[in-house]
Amino acid sequence: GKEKWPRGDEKVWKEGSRSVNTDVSSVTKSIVNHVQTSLARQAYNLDNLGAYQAAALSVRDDLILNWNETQMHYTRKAPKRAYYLSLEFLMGRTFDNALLNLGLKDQYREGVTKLGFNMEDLLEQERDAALGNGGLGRLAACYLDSSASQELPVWGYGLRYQYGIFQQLISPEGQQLEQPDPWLAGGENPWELPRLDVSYEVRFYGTAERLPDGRALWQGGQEVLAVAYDVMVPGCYTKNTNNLRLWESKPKRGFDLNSFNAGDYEHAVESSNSAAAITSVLYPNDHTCAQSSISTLGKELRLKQQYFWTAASLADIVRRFKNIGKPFSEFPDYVAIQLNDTHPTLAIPELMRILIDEEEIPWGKAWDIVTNTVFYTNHTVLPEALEKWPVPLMEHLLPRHMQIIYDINLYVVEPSVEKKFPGDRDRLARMSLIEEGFPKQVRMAHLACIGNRKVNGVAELHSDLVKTTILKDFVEFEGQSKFSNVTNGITPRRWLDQCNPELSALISKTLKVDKSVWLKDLDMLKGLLPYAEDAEFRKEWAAIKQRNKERLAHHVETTLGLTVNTNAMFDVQIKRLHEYKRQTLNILGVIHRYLTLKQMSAAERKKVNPRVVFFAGKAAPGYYIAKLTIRLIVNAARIINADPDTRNLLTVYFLPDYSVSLAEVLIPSSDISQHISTAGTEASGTSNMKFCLNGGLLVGTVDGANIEIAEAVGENNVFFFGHLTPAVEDLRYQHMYHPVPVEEKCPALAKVLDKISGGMFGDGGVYEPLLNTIRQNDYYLITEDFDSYIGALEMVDQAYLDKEEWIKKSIRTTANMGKFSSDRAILEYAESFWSIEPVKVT
Ligand code: F55
Repeated sequence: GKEKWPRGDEKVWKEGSRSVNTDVSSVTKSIVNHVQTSLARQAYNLDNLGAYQAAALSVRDDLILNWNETQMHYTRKAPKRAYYLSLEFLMGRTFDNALLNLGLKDQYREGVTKLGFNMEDLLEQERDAALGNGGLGRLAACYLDSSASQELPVWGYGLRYQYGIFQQLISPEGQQLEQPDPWLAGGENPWELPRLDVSYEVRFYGTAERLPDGRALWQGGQEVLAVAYDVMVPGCYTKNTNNLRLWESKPKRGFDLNSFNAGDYEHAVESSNSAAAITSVLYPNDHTCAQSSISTLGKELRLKQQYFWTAASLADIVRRFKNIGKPFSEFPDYVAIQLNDTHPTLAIPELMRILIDEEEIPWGKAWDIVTNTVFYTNHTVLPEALEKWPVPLMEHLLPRHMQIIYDINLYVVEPSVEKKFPGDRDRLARMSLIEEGFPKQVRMAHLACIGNRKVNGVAELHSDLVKTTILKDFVEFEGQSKFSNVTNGITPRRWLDQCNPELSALISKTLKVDKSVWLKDLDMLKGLLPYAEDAEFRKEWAAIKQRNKERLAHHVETTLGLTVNTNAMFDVQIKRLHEYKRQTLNILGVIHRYLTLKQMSAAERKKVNPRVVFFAGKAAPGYYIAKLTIRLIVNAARIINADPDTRNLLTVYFLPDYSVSLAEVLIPSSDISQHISTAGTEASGTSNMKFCLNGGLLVGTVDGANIEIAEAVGENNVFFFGHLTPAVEDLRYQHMYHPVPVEEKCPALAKVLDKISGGMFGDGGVYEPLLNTIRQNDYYLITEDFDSYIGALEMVDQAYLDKEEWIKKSIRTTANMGKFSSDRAILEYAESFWSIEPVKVT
């Protein structure tokens, strides 16, 4: 039946109700209104920043309407929901994305123009929300976009860091310098809704006293407040607007007045500062966990972040579940929780604590509920990245959770391993949640693996490696069926429509399908295949790539003051700096190319196709070798770019301060991109997908999602090289026990290393530690792959000579990338893991 109007005169309410601005005149009205009221300004004193703010506030109003309806609809319908717990959401900018998803870009462009501004200038005013390090954080952002676009009831939970990933500066010597990123300092953030009324108390330290009934009393210690900020996540061409809830830490009560009155000011503000510190900064390490890279205090703060966030999120989830009024036995029918890597693993003991200590549910029942609710995604098999926390720290900070972890070991792991493999003590030691040593450590991946319904890796090869390496014992113990694969995906909204609008328009025109359709059904790109044979279409395709190169060149010119040769092939490697990703292999290859060019006659050089090589990426502040690689790239670029013999044929750029918005300019301009990790080390990679979706060809190793991309687009449209995963272990063994000097193994590489040591790019001594990683044990097998890498780049040169054939490859690549839409990936999670269904808001 029809519900009763809750209060006042329904007609008055309805008359006052505002709807989304869909035509140009209501858009301009709304913008002007915000200029006058929200900003207290006028046309006379409005700059680009002000105009951006007013336009953003106007879009914000639209988003709020949809967001409100969506949340109300979900609450009424009470479907099963999924929660994506991620310490990182690398959202980038929101304005353009929101306009495109709402289908309002044209109206806003026209409106803004009428008001005397340029849309592109306004878009540039927005700061990136850079609350993530790299692939893992950006994946979370793509999954939010796809969840909303597929009308799935999914919320994200994360932290509202005051400082995002650091800003990277490059000194004249080529050193990376880090500056804070106070992304909120500009004042109000129009894309979030502060929910000061939604808050929870989170406890740290104190004592946990076991009671006879199996519960425990956790008391004392420090209490901190978690306050919610909701970030609106609009779906593409749908009203559904999902929520990303970010927690901010606040002291529970200002500061301690007792100590203040007693004159102990320091002590009085100390606890208030320490509360605020929890969400102050994103940790800038990827692939090294806290215990190996940061100070004791830093370690504790990181663990505090993890618990603060999981505790607040679970309290919120449990409260929402209780509002439905169902018994806890039905919790898994209403809630699915996805752990993005092991960072939120404390969710497992925390949910146990809530169920046992607060809801008074017996241990076994609680364990059933937890293991039917939680899911865990692994993102790496690199040993140094596996999270472990010292038992003494855990005991001190989270005494009750430490008890629960011991209990899981005692009641679950030990008896069932003993039952299945009687007397196998080695196995038990390998599988234990606690690693012996000084100190003992809690193995978070084991906890995440034992306390959940399903474990997945992020590409076929990686998911196999998870099963055969780090979690092998658990597969033998629990069976194959718990372990599966969901190959990563990327949102085609940001990574095609938004970053490459001309290509998007050409696709719509060619397929004769509105983008609102094919952007949500990306396999439709297959319809482009026949047009590879169409010369006119190829011309348009190539012209767009050319204009995207010019857009990038313009960007480099205006931001760095450098001129880029847009007639060259654009060759791009952009990702976090890491030895396993082998930016070193790339720069050594560049230097090899330079030396080869230097030796050529003028006539020979005439036949060479010019190439511009772009690098961008941040190194973890404490990662010495990665920073040295940046230094080598910058100094090699300085020498190579200044050489009149070669500079028409080869130039190199290291673009500082890589970000989502810089990626949006770089990716559409590439002819080739490099994804050249040592086989078996890159779990998936996702920028490989972004480049290929934009018609850039892939140069890569047989690793991660490269393999599936090659399967999809055809082996003849990618340039593969290097040893395969099964060979890597043997090769490393040989390097350890039967080392062969680089001169013998790979003379071409030895020559490059000698030039660097000899000072061709400034004081050679500086680079010795980096070069020694290759000369000594060469863990990432650069000497093994160098020749075949150079061979692959020669194949690229060959292929590029036939321009028409190259464009065909480019078209076929884009046409076959449908599988890599994050819509496909999120639907796999929704159907096979979470058992949730779309809930359309009408
Ligand atoms: C961040 C913090 C810690 Cl403590 C550890 C790792 C990270 C991190 O950023 N990891 C990361 O980005 N992993 C990447 O995840 C991507 C998405 O699944 C993969 O494509 C990529 O291969 C993997 O390296």
